[in-house]
Amino acid sequence: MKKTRNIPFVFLAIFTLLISGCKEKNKENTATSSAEETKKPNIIFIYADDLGYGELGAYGATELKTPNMDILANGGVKFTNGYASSATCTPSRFALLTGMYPWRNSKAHILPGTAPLIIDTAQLTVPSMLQKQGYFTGIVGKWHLGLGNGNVDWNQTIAPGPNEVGFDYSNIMAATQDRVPTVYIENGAVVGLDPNDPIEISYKKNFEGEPTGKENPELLKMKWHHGHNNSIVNGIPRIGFMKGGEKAKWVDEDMADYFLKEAQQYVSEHKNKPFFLYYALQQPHVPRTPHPRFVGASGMGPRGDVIVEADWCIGELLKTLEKEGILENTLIVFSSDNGPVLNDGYYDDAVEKIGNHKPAGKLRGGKYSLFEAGARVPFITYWKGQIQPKTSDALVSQIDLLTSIAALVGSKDQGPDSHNLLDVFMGKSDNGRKELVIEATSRTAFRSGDWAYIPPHKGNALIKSVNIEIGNDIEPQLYNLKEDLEQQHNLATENPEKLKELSDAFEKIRGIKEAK
Ligand code: NG6
Ligand code: CA
Repeated sequence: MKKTRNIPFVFLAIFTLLISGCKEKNKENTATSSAEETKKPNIIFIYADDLGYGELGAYGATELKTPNMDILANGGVKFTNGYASSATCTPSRFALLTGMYPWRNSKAHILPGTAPLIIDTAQLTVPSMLQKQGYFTGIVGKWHLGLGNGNVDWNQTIAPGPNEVGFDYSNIMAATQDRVPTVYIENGAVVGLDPNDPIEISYKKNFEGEPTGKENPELLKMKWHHGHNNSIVNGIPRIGFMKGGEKAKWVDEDMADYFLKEAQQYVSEHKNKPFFLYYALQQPHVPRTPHPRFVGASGMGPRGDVIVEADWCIGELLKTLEKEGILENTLIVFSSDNGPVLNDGYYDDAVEKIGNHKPAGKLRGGKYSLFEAGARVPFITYWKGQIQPKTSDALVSQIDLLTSIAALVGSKDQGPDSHNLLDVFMGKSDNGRKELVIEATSRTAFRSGDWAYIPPHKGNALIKSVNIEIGNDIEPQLYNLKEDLEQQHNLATENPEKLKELSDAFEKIRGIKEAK
């Protein structure tokens, strides 16, 4: 009886619920459609370390297989004139994040692991710009932009660092794989640090009783060729001295898996909010330490093997994006911080086993060089469903990403030297930069249209240890890259008008003539 009497009320309740449910749903629908309209894409930078222009199948490599990098290159915009800002790491990374030429910052040079942070915490960066647009921002991988204020205590919170220049999350190596401290640092704290085994770091002198690569060759599983003969970690001699932190030290062979797992976890955790991920791979920088799964994978020794490993990591990350259903809402930018080097300080068969592989393709020079192979690198923008595959010859630089991505996400922020090339990065235009200043080990050069100008520089033309021509000549150099990509014919004497045009334009931007 009671039940029957209540029936009308039950109906009424259900009816009310339905009505309000519909209203809610309508509200939700409106919310979803406007959210969809303004839905901001996730942005991922995948940034290799020392990967050359000719290293990818899609960029002409025949001896090395890079199927996953090729998915990006062949499914997105493959730039043939894409540049890092420098031929070394720190300056390129500085420019990538700030949109500012590295030669404007006197501290933007290859840094030791103890260097203070070289980005002003008030300076605009890609992640701080994105934070303002509601993004969650993270870095996983190589940092190499300095940490702290000059006197870091590695056993306390390490700051300022990535978290103070716009990253909500960071899990990094401080400098390079060959430099101490050889530990991961998550949000300013050394991962796995035992407080009873504190870390001490010095780039000046060894700690008493600690073995070094120079004095204890019997402890080494990888031998040093030049430099790299200080503290030994994991059988590998490093740059710089380190004491303590035994449990926290990384195992080089596991590094790729470690950073990949962090990157995947980051993506999965933040898939519901627009996110930015700077996934800074450590390969193929020295020491080249492929996981045993990849040993022998390339037939080229460790250097080739770690490129195969990096390629695999990219494939795994793509799978995660697909699995999480966000691949089509994610813009991926793939590039490298500088050109290739074979012998960068260890005996690792890179030279001996290179075979017919051409890490820089046809380009002259390599890492450290003002010739094209120094800063011209693989450069790809990929966005499934949004970017149509194409090859673009437009002149673009990593420095342009800040302003271009700001335009993409509805921000008016601009980096000081960063151009809005959004349409170029989206494959809708080939109207790239007109000119670009390139840096290499404290020297600069210029690219304008099809022309490359290298002002006079004193010093050796060749760095013997790495066997790379770095572009020094006391005479000016002028190359027509359209006709002479290999930079074999210096046209400076033959074409004085062009030389003047470029040197004038260069000096105007650069403010100086460079050394004679
Ligand atoms: C050089 C190192 C080289 C590499 C480079 C930085 C020596 C002799 N050479 O000083 O091995 O670590 O610095 O590379 O120590 S980068 O890609 O991070 O710029
Ligand atoms: Ca590098």
